[in-house]
Amino acid sequence: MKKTTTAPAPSPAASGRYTADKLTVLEGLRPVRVRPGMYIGDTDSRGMHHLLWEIIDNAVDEAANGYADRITVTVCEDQSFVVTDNGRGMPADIHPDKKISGVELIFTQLHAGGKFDDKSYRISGGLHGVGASVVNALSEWLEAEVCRDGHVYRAAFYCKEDEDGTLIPGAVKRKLHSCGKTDRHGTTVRFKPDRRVFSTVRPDSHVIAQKMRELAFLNAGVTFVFTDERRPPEEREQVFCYRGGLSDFIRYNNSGKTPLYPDPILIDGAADGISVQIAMQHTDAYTESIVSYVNNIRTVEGGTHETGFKLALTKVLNMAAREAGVLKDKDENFAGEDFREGMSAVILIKMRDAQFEGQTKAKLGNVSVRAAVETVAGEQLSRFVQNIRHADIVKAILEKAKTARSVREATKKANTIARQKNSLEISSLVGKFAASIGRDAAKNEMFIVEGDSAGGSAKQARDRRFQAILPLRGKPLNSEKRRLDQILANEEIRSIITALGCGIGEEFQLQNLRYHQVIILADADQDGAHIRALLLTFFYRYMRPLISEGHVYIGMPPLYRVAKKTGGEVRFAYTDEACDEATREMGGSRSVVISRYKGLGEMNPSLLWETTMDPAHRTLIRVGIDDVAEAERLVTVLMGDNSEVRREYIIQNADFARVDAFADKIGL
Ligand code: 0RA
Repeated sequence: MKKTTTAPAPSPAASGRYTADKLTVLEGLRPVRVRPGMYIGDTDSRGMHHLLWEIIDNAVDEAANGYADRITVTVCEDQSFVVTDNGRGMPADIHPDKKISGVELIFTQLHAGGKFDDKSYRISGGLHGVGASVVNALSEWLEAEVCRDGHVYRAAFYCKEDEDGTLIPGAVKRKLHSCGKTDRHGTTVRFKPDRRVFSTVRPDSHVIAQKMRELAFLNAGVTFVFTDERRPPEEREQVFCYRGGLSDFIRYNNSGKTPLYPDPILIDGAADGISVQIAMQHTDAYTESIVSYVNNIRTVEGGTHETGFKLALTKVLNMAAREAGVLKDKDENFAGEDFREGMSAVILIKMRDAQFEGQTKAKLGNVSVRAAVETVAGEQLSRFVQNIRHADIVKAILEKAKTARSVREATKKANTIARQKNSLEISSLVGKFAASIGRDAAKNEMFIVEGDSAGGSAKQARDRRFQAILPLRGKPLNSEKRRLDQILANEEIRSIITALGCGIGEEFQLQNLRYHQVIILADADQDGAHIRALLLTFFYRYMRPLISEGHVYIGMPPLYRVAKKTGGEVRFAYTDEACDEATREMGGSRSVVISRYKGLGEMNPSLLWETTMDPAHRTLIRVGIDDVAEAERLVTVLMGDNSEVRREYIIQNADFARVDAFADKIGL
């Protein structure tokens, strides 16, 4: 990446200023123009925004070093950018060797360092940190304004076109000059990405606002103002400033979830020259969410800083669990993941010479970071958990870990059982399960039927070549509150896992699915609604691809039988409206007999086949996940502790007449 420039250093007297400047610029920035991808990754929209990040990062550095507390970014109507900070101002004095101002040096020399690089370490890094000169090289024009020592200074650069058509990127148009007095201090950089370099030069205000919000979280107390002058005046400006920094970041990420304790836990320290800041908080959710940064750069693939944090968390909490008597045996431990279920954390470390590796160069590789983070996090976490005032928080975390552990163990057990049984053994595993004869998974259907009597009818009615029946006894699944691990202990649920053949949880393998249509057949009453909800919850949690790939259906038994008094015509209606319509079409209520089905159990096998199971005549609703968040909420409502909300939900969705409302809620 690093290019050495071989600019000849002619004596100023011999060559004159213009030539020297030109030579320096020519040799200095041309490589950037020739191979922009080497410096900024891509020349698409991402690369174009990269220029902006680079300039913003310089301002953020100034803020991180304590010299600035306000950074503004403006997108102008002509799609150029303005970035200002109220820091010290870029150096305006003349460099003793190079004989040009600090500002010119910064914008015209690749990797300008030395005298003007007074920072103990550059906080930006990775792909960023390529330097302001790269931005200059890839811009149509760039202007810098520096306010310091009572003066306003300006310099201007542009992509110059020689008489012979050669481009000289980042050429000095106007050297740094004083142009007035001021009592302000800070730096303003205006620039316009060059259309000749980028496939698009249209700034994306959503992307920029997102980035600025993130930087505002990572730099507590610094005010970020984003203005998009292309927008109508009233929606132009967005201001981001978070006094709480990482704590506010966690609160923001956890909004919509229920935290197990009100305030995020904070870690802030340094070891081995590495600064470590972490905020974390547990919620009642099931997934863990750790986001990490190195020098304000997101490390999507994690790395040694995340590993160090996880090690410390696991160690400290296992110790706390032992002290609290939650762990009795000396060798008994929670798995790290048990402590991270439902946990949100943000990790921010600052260090010199960050090494990025991995597929997308978004993984921190420096080995020494692991121990540094483990030390800082370990010390501060153990002080936290030992503090008597935090007893309730520790208790909540350990409770959550206990649940996570039992679910994990139940999952493992269920997977083991499922693995041990082959398809021939399935029918003997649970005597009630009637497998299909056919082996074509794509054609195979499994009906999960509520109740033994309906199950019996379904077995008689089915086409055994491709239809399997699993009767579910209503009772064991019928209790109001059931934790997922208890669901897994249920015999029928286990036989579903075994029969489907694709495991659950992390071991789930959709390609092993033996029945591509999984049809839930339950009554149109409260119990039926509850069974549907429990099964969907189970599939959602443990076999999500089954739902997202469209393998789960809800079977619809008819609600009414409408028979003509003369002539023997009979129709089945699945909703109240359909019943009215059938009645009308068959000559009105005087000429028909309407009977309402109370449950699957009262249908004889042939009726069940005809109305509900025969692919040619039945009605099925395919369950999908259009809106995962809503599905998640549904699952929370159904599985959570708030039985009030749950009861209300179940009653609301108790009958098939309202199947649409139900379908809406789960994103059918
Ligand atoms: C090096 C030295 C000094 C200031 C800066 C860099 C600086 C760079 C940027 C880029 C955007 N905003 C900036 N603000 C400051 C000055 C050192 C001194 O004053 O002694």
